[in-house]
Amino acid sequence: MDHPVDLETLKTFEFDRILSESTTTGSIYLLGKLHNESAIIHLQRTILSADGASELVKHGLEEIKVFLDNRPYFSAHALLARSTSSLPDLQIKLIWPATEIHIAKYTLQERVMVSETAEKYAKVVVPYIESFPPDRIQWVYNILEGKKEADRVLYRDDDPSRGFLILPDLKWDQTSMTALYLVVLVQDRTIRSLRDLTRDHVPLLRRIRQQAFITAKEVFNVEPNKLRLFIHYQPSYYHFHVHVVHIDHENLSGMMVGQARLLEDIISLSILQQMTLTYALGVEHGLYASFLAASN
Ligand code: G7M
Repeated sequence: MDHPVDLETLKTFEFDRILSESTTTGSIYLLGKLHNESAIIHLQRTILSADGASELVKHGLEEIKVFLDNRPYFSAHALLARSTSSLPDLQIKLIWPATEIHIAKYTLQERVMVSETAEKYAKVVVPYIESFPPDRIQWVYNILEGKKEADRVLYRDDDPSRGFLILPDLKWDQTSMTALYLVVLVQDRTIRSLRDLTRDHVPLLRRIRQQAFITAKEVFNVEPNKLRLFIHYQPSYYHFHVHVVHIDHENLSGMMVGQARLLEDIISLSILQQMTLTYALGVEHGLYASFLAASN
């Protein structure tokens, strides 16, 4: 039986170790067990919205403790008033049950740069992608088929080759517009990553760009020139998707040179199968050992 994700369940968490933490985002990934199954819990302080911040100072504080007083400079710790119920303190993300692949992904690790030629792609990456059990991207198919997150979908075109969906990314709680983060999932299940894109896909990419602009404006009142549209390589999931992110979003790790490629560039290039792609790879990544073996 599937246990619900509620306070009672979280209270049974048996902590094992910290996988990684970030001092810039104040977030931390914990590994442990819930009902005997591996679970990764991501805890992150929620971002303050611009309108909420002034209210918070005036009415939302219960106590402050000044720990530095060097007029005109002060620093203090503050406790939020209990009554500030409209402001959640934490955003919690949970992966449960978590696989070894999830654990490797969120474990702090050394990174190295790799250059992936078309030949290396065929020899190293294709077998890696094909080694995944199909249920690894079940979450994508559940969304495409309307079985999960249906109420969150903002745009849907069910055409099997031309269609795509737009919805808020798992990472975005929809409170702060400068943290806007949408994901576009294509209906075509044969495009595993940008490596599978050909000139024939350019019209699809153009439609994605146009519709992402329309949806962000209509639903969130965010202008096209405030959006960064990009594609990850390597992605975590081999079903083609596009990231649509507000330019003021400071998601530095997800937008590093090499890992993120602008949709705009991809549209104008269309020679992806022949390109050498250079990016950073964690040593825990499933591809690392194969790259090492292939370079000897
Ligand atoms: O690195 P990659 O390009 O593969 O990124 C996949 C994106 O999909 C990330 O930005 C995730 O936050 C997002 N994502 C992953 N999962 C499992 C889900 C999900 O279940 N729902 C939604 N809406 N987004 C997800």
